[in-house]
Amino acid sequence: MSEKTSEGALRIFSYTPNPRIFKASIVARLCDLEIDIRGSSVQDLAKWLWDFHARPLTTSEIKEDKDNARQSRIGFKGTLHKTEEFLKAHPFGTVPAAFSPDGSIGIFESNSIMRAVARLKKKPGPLYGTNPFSTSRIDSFLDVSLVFANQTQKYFMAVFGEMTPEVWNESEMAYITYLSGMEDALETSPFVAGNELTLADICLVCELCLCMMERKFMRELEKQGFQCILDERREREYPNVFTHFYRLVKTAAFEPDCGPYLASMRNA
Ligand SMILES: N[C@@H](CCC(=O)N[C@@H](CS)C(=O)NCC(=O)O)C(=O)O
Repeated sequence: MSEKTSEGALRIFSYTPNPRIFKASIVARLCDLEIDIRGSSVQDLAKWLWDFHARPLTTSEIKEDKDNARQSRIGFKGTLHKTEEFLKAHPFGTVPAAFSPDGSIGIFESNSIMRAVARLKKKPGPLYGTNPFSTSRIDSFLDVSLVFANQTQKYFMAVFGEMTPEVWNESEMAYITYLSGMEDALETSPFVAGNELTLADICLVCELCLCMMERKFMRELEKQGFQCILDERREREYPNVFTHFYRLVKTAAFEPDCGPYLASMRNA
């Protein structure tokens, strides 16, 4: 999928749909920027060349590829086709993988990709703070969100594979810690980091969108003897968080990404 045909302010290669790249596309809409998103489903990405010029490989190219074939590391299974240039730009070898428009600079970690888009903004505004303190406060929420996201990544790998009481318990604790802090932040201000919409709200909404995927696998979890962590009971326990979430996902900047994604989780 290439969302925009023209060369954008930034290129992102990822599996799609991926709530972690929604962070960047929501910021792009708010900043009136075009970004170029390329990729395909998780399953298809094993048949793609991972490169600045990412593209689907033919069956014979896949068979003959000796130079770029590498064992996947995290979240994927089997062989992936990552070029030397890709790994130079992306030493951790992960997607989402962003590039400067000429491909010379790689930017990884979805929060950093989102920050890059905000730094390229055309419209002035408070999205990434207006002074070193407000910007750093936003960074604080992004850092906490990454700690949470690391645990949810581990959790979802167990959901797709085999859940253990240890992973489930540490994940529930991570959800409670994250949601409690966000709930308290939203008790004292209308947006996560203060009086205006910032990257901190966008990050929260996108991480929660991704977590909603759990509901699609509720029955499989129950069969293994585990409860869904982010079930509807949490929406009552953290009303500030979920009122904020459901309000933002309906707004013009969020809806094109979050609307279809959440609908696909409900219809599963
Ligand atoms: N925290 C990172 C997570 C990136 C990540 O771990 N991506 C995995 C897929 S979920 C990946 O690209 N793995 C490549 C591999 O298995 O070699 C982010 O938000 O960007």
